[in-house]
Amino acid sequence: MTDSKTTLKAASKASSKVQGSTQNKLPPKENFSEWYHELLMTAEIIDNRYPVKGMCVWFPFGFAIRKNVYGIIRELLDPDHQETQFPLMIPENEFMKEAQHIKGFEDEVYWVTCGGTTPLDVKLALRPTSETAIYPMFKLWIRSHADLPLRIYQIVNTFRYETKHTRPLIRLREITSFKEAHTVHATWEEAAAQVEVAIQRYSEFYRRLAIPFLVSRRPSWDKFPGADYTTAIDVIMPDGRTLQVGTAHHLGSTFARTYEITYEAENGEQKLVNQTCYGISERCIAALISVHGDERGLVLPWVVAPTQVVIVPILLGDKEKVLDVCRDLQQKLAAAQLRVQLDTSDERPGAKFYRWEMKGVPIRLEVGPRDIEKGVVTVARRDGVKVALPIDGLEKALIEEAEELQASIYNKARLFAESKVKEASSIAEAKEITKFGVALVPWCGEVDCGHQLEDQVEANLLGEPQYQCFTEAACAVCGAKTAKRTYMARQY
Ligand code: 5CA
Ligand code: ZN
Repeated sequence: MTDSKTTLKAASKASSKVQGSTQNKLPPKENFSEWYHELLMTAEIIDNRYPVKGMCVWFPFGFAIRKNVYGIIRELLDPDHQETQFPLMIPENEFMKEAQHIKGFEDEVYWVTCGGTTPLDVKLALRPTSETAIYPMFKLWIRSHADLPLRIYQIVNTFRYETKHTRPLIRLREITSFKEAHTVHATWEEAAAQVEVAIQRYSEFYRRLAIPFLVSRRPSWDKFPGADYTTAIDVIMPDGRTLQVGTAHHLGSTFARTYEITYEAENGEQKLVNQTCYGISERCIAALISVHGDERGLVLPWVVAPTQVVIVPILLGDKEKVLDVCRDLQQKLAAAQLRVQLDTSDERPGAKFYRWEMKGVPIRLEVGPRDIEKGVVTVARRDGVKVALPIDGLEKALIEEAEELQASIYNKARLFAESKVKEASSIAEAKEITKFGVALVPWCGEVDCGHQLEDQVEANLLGEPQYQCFTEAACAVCGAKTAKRTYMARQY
């Protein structure tokens, strides 16, 4: 309690727009960029004032959210992946081996050239992603078919000298929470099946965060450097632009050839392995904040909220009695494994409500003398629903409220996302739709038509929706009959 109070004060003082008082309203969410930046600071998630562009500081509260969010990723991967850690620096000779991969990343790499005052014999790259660090080791680890499949992941920082406008959590030069998984398989088909598994795990991850998403196959010119194909997950942000919040890549045998990763098949033959990799970054937290937040602050799903329940005593009449009941309640809920806090600070209840709403706490309990007389507490959910519930058996009732809250924030997010996706049959229509959201456009799949679409619509082609079927229509560029569609949007 005291800790979070001091950091909040520090943050309030720090933010130029929050002048001492904690009762400032956020800008309207329609001004998304302003709202987003202000919320990151006021809710104490990220401090963007670190003096290196694209590198940010996690406030302890933001980091607590991150820990819970990444806890879900670990839970989803751990059953059949092993967590590991590789070095940050990659020797130039290894980094430069895979031609397509270098082409994709060479403009974005930070190089370490000196140790102290001594120039290094071999320059060292700060990993922009870790294929070239991991795969030379895979060559040493993999001997026979018995070593396959191999599935590992690490959660590390990576560095990309991004030239587009940087934004906290969204486009960073130091990505602090890069979860990259790398898998190795005997056949191309097994690797393709792993890409599906990856997308299913990510889908489950975003479901738990109550975030709706789109899944599409990126066009050939936008796939990961060195991949056979890339499947991506995108989230529609409040301003209608999309944020790529996860990708899974089929690497085929491209890297296997470069790094000579082979295995002995059952018949004794030496064969090249097939690989996949898939990644998620703190963009997932940008999506979490942006999709659910409102003008009163964060709205956190129950599973990731550092504080799930806050108890605010209404200190009227017999104050000691009220506090006793609150303390009992706190113990009871903590014993039931709920993350609960009792706010005994001297602020007025209204100021406490404001502060905890800003922090996105899913459930607030108000306990006053009149509630106690009736044997109830007032339960205020972050989605605005307010009910009185009996103190007896409250632990169970709160879990039910949490489930309803989850459904309620998901539905709200889903309705918004659905309202943002519209079918377009022409370039002009697509152009109009992508000003505010995502267009679903008939596209024959020809590269040339794809480029023309991007040029004329002035938006990005996200690629063909996965797991969906469409009726025949005319390609918006060449008019050829096609059952294919592509999503188009302005991307972050
Ligand atoms: N090695 C592969 C799979 S781990 C890889 O690097 N894929 S990636 O380039 O697509 O990155 C994985 C995910 O990281 C992207 O889908 C995106 O969500 C996120 N990401 C990429 N660049 C940045 C950045 N500059 N800041 C924040 N997140 C980023
Ligand atoms: Zn066409």
